[in-house]
Amino acid sequence: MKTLKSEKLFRQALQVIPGGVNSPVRAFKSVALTPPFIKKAKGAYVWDVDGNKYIDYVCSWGPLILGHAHPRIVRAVQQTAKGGTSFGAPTELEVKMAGLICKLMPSIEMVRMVNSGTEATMSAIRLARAYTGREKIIKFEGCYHGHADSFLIKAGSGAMTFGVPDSPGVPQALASETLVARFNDLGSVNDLVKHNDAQIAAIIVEPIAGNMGCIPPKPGFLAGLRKLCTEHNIVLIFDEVITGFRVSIGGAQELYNIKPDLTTLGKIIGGGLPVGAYGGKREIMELIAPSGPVYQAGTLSGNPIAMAAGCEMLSILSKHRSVYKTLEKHSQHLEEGIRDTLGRIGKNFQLNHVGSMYTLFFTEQVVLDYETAKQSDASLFSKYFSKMLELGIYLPPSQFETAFLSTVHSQADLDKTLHALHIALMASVSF
Ligand code: KE4
Repeated sequence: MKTLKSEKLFRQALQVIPGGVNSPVRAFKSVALTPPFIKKAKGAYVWDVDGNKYIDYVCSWGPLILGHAHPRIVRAVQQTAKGGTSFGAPTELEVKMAGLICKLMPSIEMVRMVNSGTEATMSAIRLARAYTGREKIIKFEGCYHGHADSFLIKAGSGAMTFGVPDSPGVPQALASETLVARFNDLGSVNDLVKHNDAQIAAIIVEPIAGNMGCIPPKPGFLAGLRKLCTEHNIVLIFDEVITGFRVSIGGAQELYNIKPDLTTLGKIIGGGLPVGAYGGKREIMELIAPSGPVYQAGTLSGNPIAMAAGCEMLSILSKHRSVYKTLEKHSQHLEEGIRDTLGRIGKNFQLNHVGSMYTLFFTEQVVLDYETAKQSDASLFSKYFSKMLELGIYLPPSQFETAFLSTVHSQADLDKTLHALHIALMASVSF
């Protein structure tokens, strides 16, 4: 596999960008490889600067559920840009986007657009603190809600990958306001609520964990959180930055029929452009400036280009609900193939999947939370990852991330992936 141009670019990047990348997980550090520098993408495929073609299961970390460079999204961006790229003033597209989100996620009565998932979650926490007059929050070990200070406590995603779940630079005074429970363990949440009663503003959760690898909620877990929050007047925040419009048109809250008080969104709603959003109950959202005293702002929030891409994406998804059936069918085919391969090689590695999100954990014990996810053999993952990349399969470069399918991954792509999987496992696993 040719890598000279990526290696040269990476050397240049390392001189002027920390770690050579603009987001840590892209550095391929945990798999000890030079990251391929991507030149272009179309449908289910990406090409790097050395001309290598890959079937892409990163999908830009989730946004590209319809595949890369979808013609209708590209056209929407091109047409909108001709009329200007940013005005710093309200536009019709923002009203359309807000209307689409409120229609597709009925728990959201009002929504504010921001520019990233991090901005969405940090604003939602501030809002919950203002609404309740309380300061503590509960998050879950291994869940990742972006890089705002309050969340870099036992965080997942890149923080877990690089073993810095608690980042330096976060003031102790603020960190102490973040309590950490165990995902899928209602008892751990009950204990925190009991010992901090009337001090907890919010519980924030990825309803399907995606940032310690894919971990579905155990039956009753989300309903238990809902009941606890209702009983103790705690704001329940579903961080659906990954799951929103991914696992269902109404997100995880529709899939599991749980109504959060606030929801944070990102990724898919931007159609591949920088967008985040937070929304929920009107009585809470109306506290946000300028209708209320809770300040939050953004120069490029609701940017016309991002709104055009996002509106096109949501319009396609809402008018063609069959995409979810296609995603489910393809995911099942991939899941059956992976399980069949594992059976043939006699390894009971754990495959967790919900809809078009999945993670193959290199451990033979069930993965239910941060602790069990961490039992995975990261060095074995690294060997597997490298072999899959060599075979033209571009997976998330970390055991603690989720792989994504798009509607344009063909049966042939999936079969090529399964063939590569067999070769990569045989080459990586000792028997
Ligand atoms: P951004 O600030 O990266 O747009 O969103 C933060 C965020 C919030 N909530 C959830 C559930 C998320 O998964 C994320 C970001 N996801 C990671 C991938 N696991 C982004 C990839 C990266 O950090 O480069």
